[in-house]
Amino acid sequence: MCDPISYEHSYQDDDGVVLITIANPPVNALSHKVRAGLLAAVQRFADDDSASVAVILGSGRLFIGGADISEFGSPPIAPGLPEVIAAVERCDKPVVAAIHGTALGGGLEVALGAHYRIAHIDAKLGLPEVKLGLLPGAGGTQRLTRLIGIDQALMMITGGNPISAAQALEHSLIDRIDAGADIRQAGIEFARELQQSGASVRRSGELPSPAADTDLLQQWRSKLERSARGEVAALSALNAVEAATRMDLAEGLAEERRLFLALMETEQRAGLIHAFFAERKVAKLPELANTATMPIEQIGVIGGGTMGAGIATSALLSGLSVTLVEREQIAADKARSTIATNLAAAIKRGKLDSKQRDVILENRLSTVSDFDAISDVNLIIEAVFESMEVKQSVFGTLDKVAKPGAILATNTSYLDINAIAAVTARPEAVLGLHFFSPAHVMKLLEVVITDKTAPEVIATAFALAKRLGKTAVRASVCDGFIGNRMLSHYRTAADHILLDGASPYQIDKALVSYGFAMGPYAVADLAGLDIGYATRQRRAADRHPRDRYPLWADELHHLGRLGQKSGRGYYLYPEGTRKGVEDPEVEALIARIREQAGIRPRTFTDEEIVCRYMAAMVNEGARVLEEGIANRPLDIDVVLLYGYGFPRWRGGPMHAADQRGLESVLADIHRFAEEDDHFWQAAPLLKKLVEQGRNFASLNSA
Ligand code: T1G
Repeated sequence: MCDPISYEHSYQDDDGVVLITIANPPVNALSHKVRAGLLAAVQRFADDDSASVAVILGSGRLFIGGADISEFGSPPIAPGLPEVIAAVERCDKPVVAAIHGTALGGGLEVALGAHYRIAHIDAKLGLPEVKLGLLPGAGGTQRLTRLIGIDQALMMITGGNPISAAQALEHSLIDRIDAGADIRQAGIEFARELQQSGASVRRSGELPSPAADTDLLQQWRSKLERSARGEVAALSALNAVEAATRMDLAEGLAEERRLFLALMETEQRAGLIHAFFAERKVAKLPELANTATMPIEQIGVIGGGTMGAGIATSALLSGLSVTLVEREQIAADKARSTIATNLAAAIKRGKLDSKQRDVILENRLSTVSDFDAISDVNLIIEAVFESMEVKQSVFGTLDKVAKPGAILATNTSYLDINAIAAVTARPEAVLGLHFFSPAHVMKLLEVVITDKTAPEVIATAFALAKRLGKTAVRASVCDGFIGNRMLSHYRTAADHILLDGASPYQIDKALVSYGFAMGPYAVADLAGLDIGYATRQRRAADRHPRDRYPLWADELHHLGRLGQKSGRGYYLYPEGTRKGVEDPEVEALIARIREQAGIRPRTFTDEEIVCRYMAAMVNEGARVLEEGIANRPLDIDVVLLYGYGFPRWRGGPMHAADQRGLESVLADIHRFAEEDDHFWQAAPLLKKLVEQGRNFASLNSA
């Protein structure tokens, strides 16, 4: 690998401007080589009498994407980033940071070490470390706080979201915005201006500490404690910013480093960094490398219900044209108004403005009741009622009207897609695109491959997912694919805990404190207890005599307690509120069911509840892997993170199992099997990994 750092004079009218350029594709991450090269370049500048101003630049599409995350977890190699940035700041000649694309994490900290900052008008500047379970560890909490004040610094550091160049200028984080096409030239011109004006160095680290506004700091602390839900990084970052108000720079930097290194040792950091790389790796399917994809500019959508309209909205928001087909025109018109409502909500979320919405509805959406209208599109997504007969009849029709080579996708959430493909003459062009509701909001997309789906069809589906801004995960066909299959299993474990004595409310609370967004019974109320009931009816034929059936759930359904949609389910939802209220009537109903089943209720600790729930999830995950429904454990982690509210800072169930130790997970399953060896049967893969002393991570490079 050539030297990632170049040092050159601009040689424009011998103006003494030197350019220090970082070239470490794809994101100019501050790897060891980059840090060493940067330090050497800064020292060379300091000693270069022919140089009066230095400009630090990033080559390619951005300035610097931050510290090299792939180095975390291994022993640090000198020079550390704080040392490099101190050298930049210490320079007696002005150093300018010329920012384009993004300046994130350590990248923004390098810019904060520089004496002047110019940014391209589209640039984004941020300190996203908390999203990795860390805090800015190279001076960001000390220099940014001095430069822009406590409140704005906390906004950027504890939220982790980047700000625009315009906001950065407004808060004096940068000195100048460049609207041109060449940040390098803009950097040189700014440097020359500084040189001609005899500008001196300005060290943000030497700015006075902002006064300790205890009320403001307390407000932030209370806010972060409320939103943390178990995450520790943001509160630790607050402590580092607070230190900047009462310590000088050297002390503040030492305190920041101490807090940073403490976070580096946490499981949360490991979980969040696993999630960072996993969500990028899921789209990388080695077997599809260099596989051609079909161009998709227009799609057909069959069915205008919640899912069909959501899928159409997602496509329209991503710049595609959509032809939505319904059985009757009145239904097609209703779908159009649902889509219009979705778009109006998207305007509120700032995704587009009303003019763009009008253009979309006018020019890129047609809602019809004639299948011929989709006879020339390259891809059609079916989202009709979840019945095999209905879907097979629709696919029979699509096979006739769709042009040769067009891809036929189904949005089924569990049906056998091989059986759907079998009614067509083009099974190689059939696959599942399993969106999650609301389809124009949820990022997860299960790309479900049949036994016959052709590689270019799969590759086209992943390209479409990227275009739609979805995180796509490859799955094979089985009942429920990856996510819903695992859900039904760990949900059953929860039902067993309930039947044996725990209340649905204790179970939900235990899992929320573990980090889930919601517990299984609150989720059931959100999805609708009629969905659960229909699933149980559908599976009635496969019920095993030793299955422990949730009779109480059927009773709730028969009582019209369908969840949020009927104002009561497991919880009560007074006046349509979304926050459920516990209902003693439900506990009484469950107690009666236990008594009828001759079950003497026992108590469960929250820890035991979480342990059983996770053991069931991981065990089913291992089965999903050994059956090849998912290729890699990280695929399962991403599905649960993006589709099932799994706490991101735990990295996903398979990563969390590795953190816990597979021997312990297996031991738990064996312990539970002593009570019920029908439900608790350890997956062969789990047993094999434990025997071989391996973990799930060892399967992620598959
Ligand atoms: N380190 C190592 N690899 C990185 C990386 C990084 N910082 N950022 C991206 N990559 C890899 C990524 O895995 C992918 O690899 C490829 O680059 C392209 O990324 C001391 C402690 C910059 C906005 O958190 O947000 O600084 O999959 O697909 O969509 O205080 O990447 O191709 O093999 O995401 O154009 C703080 C993380 C670090 C920013 C570009 N920085 N990166 O998005 O490309 S901690 C971050 C991003 C820190 C200091 C602390 C995005 C991006 P592969 P990509 P993109």
